[in-house]
Amino acid sequence: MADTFSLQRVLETFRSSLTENKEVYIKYYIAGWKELVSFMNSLGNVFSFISKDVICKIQILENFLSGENGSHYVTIQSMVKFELENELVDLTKRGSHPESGCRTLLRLHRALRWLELFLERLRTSAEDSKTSVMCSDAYSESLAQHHPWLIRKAVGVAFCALPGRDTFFNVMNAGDQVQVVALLGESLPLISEVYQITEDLYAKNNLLELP
Ligand code: 1Q0
Repeated sequence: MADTFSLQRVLETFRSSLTENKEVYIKYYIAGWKELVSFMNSLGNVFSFISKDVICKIQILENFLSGENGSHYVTIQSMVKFELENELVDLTKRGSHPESGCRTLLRLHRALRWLELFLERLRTSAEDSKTSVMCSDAYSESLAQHHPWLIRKAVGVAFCALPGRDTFFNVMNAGDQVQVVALLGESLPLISEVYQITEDLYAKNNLLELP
């Protein structure tokens, strides 16, 4: 992970995460999240409770990937198959497998939907649009539905500390606004594709509500 964030790198990691037959490599999926965490860290301490949670989830998945069953954690598809076949997932309530790969990745997957919605708003936004409004609208439509009141409140406070639209465009390190908008246009279909593949896989296996 390099120090300066770049949207281009996020795009590349998500592109690398798709295999030829449209499976998703966990290694690159995680790498994409690491880039986003580094971006979030650059925004200030208000966001550290969010980045801590993401880092913790990345760590859980990395431990599986480097562990004795690592070969089963190469793609999201192989992970789901392995964990289900070996009854390693708490399906209805938290029990002996509170930190399965499936439930951990589901949290990131839901957050990816937030990212998709937010970036689409950013891409099509007018110059005077507020990032806090774009962020919170995207949040209400996605992640908020899975978060209890207290977290929704804390997230609302964090959104108020977001920098303006210009800063966001600059931090993406992808040239002027026209170029950033173009790169967002290129990134979004990829992010959507990774999201949709995961969503379909989880839906097919009834995993969308894992505790
Ligand atoms: C840049 C602004 C960041 C705004 C983030 C919006 C999402 C807020 C999510 C808040 C999570 C709060 C902390 C803990 C939540 C957990 O309870 C929850 C469930 O886990 P569990 O184990 O209790 O069942 N965890 C989650 O839902 C995971 C949440 C992950 C949030 C990831 C947000 C990632 C944001 C990255 C920065 C994106 C920058 C966008 C622009 C970059 C351009 C490419």
